[in-house]
Amino acid sequence: MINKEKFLLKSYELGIIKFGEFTLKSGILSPFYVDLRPLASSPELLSELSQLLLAMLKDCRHELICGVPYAALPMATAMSLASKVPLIIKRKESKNYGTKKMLEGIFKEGQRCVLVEDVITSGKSLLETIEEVEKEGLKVKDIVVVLDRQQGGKELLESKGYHVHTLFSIENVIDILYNHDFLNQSQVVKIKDFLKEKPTVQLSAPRLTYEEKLKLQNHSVSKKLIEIALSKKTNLIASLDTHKSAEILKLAHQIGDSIVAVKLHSDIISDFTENFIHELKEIAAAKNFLLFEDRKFGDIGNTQHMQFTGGIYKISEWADLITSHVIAGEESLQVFGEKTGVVTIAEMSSKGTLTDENYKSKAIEISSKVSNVIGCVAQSKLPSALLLFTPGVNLTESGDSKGQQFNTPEKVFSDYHTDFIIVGRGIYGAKNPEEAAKKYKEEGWKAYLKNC
Ligand code: BMP
Repeated sequence: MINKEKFLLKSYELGIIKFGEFTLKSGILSPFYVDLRPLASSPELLSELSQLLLAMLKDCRHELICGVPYAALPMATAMSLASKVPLIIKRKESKNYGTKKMLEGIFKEGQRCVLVEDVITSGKSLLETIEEVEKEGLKVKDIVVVLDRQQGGKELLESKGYHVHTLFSIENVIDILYNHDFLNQSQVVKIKDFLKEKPTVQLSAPRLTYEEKLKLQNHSVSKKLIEIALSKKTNLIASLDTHKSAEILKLAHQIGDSIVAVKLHSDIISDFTENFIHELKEIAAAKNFLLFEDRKFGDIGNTQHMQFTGGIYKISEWADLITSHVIAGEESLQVFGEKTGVVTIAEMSSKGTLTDENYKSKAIEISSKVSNVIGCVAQSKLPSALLLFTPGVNLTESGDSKGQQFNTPEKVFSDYHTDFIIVGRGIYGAKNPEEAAKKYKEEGWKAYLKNC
């Protein structure tokens, strides 16, 4: 059997680890990036890897092998072929037709299943896989991992009683590459400092308070938003999606004391005028809230600039905040200038949205780089410096007939660490919008305090 070191050096030539500056899914800036997927394209290395992984399991009894999707699937398959231990396949999402099974293959309740993972960081995806495999009645004790990024995942799983067998730690990798002159001294120091200093990814890290968040803000609009939240004890944004300007003005007047901002879709107002905006601004000044235009720009920078400054809405003249997609890239966001706070759409609330993990992480990466972006619309956690705006909040409904999916304020504060809840029909569709807004204000603030 090939030795570990030789295996690593051959794999390195495939580009499985890169050095530089990389933003990880968690938002952390890392001096290295690991991607073991290219190994699947080398039958020789994949087969050698399976031998090395099986060697770590020689004293463990197991009747099934299961890889964590997707990178570990070829590794698990190679291990199964070499050891003749049957493979089962875990789906990433359950099928929405037929059996709706999460595990495919032949297995019996009570069988012992070894899990295979390419890289362990926080341990989160492994924990999810373990939960699903155990839900099917299988027993998980041993987990084999090719590379431990040394960010707390191994320790987390071991604290829960699982045995994690790792082929390499990132420090092993760095030492081997340094000894073979693939890295110089200063790169090694930088990486080791990162490993020492960077906090381990905490799955249940407490959310920051608004006071703590305020200190991380550089944009006047995000500062203002948090200051209003603190002074009025509310994190509620009301989405007044109605057609008539008089109705919006009436609602703004009624609910103004309970909110940090009114969100509009100007293009659904049938009688939009400059005077309407003038009156709305007066109410906003009197009741201390901001104006948020949910335009969701999604074009090249030049067109977005014209849409933002021109047409009949002249959004740049009155909106404190706007929403924009990131689909056209970083420079398309710069056209909004520095005065208006930009909230990018990283993840949508509707069923079947295309904003998957990959899209979201790229959207966050772009959002973190552009100085006028103050936060994102999303349905999951963001890096702390960005403000999280979560629509799809309703206390009584779970969805509508057009794909919207609702959560409660408690859920979005506890699970996503949201900063601002956006409520539309829950307020403007209520019999008594004023009372409804008070209720959402109270529930939102209670959920924030509880989850700090
Ligand atoms: P409602 O609570 O009535 O579903 O309204 C939600 C508001 O938030 C709507 O204005 C919608 O356009 C907006 N929104 C959303 O629901 N999901 C998203 O992902 C992004 C949004 O801006």
